[in-house]
Amino acid sequence: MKINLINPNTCIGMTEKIANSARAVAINTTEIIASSPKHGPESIESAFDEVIASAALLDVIREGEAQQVDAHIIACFGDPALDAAREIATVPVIGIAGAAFQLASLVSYQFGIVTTMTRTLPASEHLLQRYGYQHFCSGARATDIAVLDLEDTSDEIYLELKQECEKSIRIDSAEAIVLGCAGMSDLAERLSEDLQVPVIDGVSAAVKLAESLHQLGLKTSKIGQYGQPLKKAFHGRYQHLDSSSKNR
Ligand code: 5HY
Repeated sequence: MKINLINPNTCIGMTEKIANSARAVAINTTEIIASSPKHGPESIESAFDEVIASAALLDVIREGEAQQVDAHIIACFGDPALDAAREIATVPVIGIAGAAFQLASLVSYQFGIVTTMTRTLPASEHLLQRYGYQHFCSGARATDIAVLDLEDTSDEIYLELKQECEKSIRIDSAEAIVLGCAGMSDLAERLSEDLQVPVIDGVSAAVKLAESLHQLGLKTSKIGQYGQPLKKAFHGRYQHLDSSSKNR
């Protein structure tokens, strides 16, 4: 199968890192096509960043559809534009936060989330509410490591992250850790060994869920909320999306 793995920010180093994490867990018949949008923020750390990144991310979904991929993965912990992507895609679209929660809930009574900036903690709360995982989560903690600082592979960053994971386990009673940023995907294995609890990276989780859906022949239902958007006129910079009859 072919997976369109999208890093919705424009940091190429992070795209490569995410691609490596995905390829490390994929079975050998899975091809990972990793890309990021041409336009938008270098990292996504606010609602503003997320909205700006979303339109460009949807362009990459359309490109993947043209290449006839079998699944799309949105590799950003906010799961930006997930519903919109499911509307325009014909194949499954998986967000890494939803994927991580699903797997974490299978291997722990309650999991903790350890993420980047404090200001993104409400976003984690919203994700838990949206997917109905509040009762599986012991709480979310921030490290105040900026997303792009995760590109620094020094021990200092790793130790800061590990320290917050330890607090999540010791103080919040987390039994597993969900990493709250795609840029942490390369650290999951080491953390899991050091902490002796399951540490779930959403990128790897999403790859394995995409492979499962593909093998089972399951695709997104198109009869309701995730049906194709209604045809209509688009103006200005989005004129290329115009599907009104006058333009067809
Ligand atoms: C992510 N931002 O996974 C999110 C995580 C965060 O650019 N990739 C980003 O820190 O909110």
